[in-house]
Amino acid sequence: MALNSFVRRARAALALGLVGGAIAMAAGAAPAAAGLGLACPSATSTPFSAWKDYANYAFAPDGGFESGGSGWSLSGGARAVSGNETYFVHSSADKTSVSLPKGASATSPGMCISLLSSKMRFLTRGDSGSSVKVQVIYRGLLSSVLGIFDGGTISSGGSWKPSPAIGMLGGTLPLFTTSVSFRFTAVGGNAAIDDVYLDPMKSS
Ligand SMILES: [Ca+2]
Repeated sequence: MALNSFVRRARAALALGLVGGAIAMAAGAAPAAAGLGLACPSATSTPFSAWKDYANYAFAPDGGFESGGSGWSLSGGARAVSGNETYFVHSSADKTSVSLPKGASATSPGMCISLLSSKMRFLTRGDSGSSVKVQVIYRGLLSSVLGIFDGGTISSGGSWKPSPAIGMLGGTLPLFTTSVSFRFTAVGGNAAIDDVYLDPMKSS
């Protein structure tokens, strides 16, 4: 269903005459958007190894909110607050996370993505019964939105814990995707997130 929507949008892009540049971008590969001012971090750490996930991940731009959510879009009362997630997955020196009051959302800056991108993870906590809805926003040339993928709704109730790995269509990214950002929205209660990681190259 969602994929059909992506295909329709991709066809619309073709009709708009973006063919040459877009094909060059798609063929040019991975990381496709390195020249567009996007963050293209290297996947050089295994932050979730304590949970038997040995994949290499890249840290999202200010993914631990130690700079107050620099580059992030915070809305509905979302804000950086004192108090890090308690596993200190990114660094034992970290001190900040993002509070998401019920209905609030935090959207990450764009990150470039390879055609083999596989998954992302983060840490969360929240009120009993709260969850964090994850959406993956795919963008093409000129930041046009190619599609928004429902990454699932992750239970956040209780103390800090890692989310499950959230897949991002694996090898079937929307045609012409050059970057991806993530939107986290608290539903059912107040929640918080910290330490957002992307596995930009399928590694396990
Ligand atoms: Ca943090």
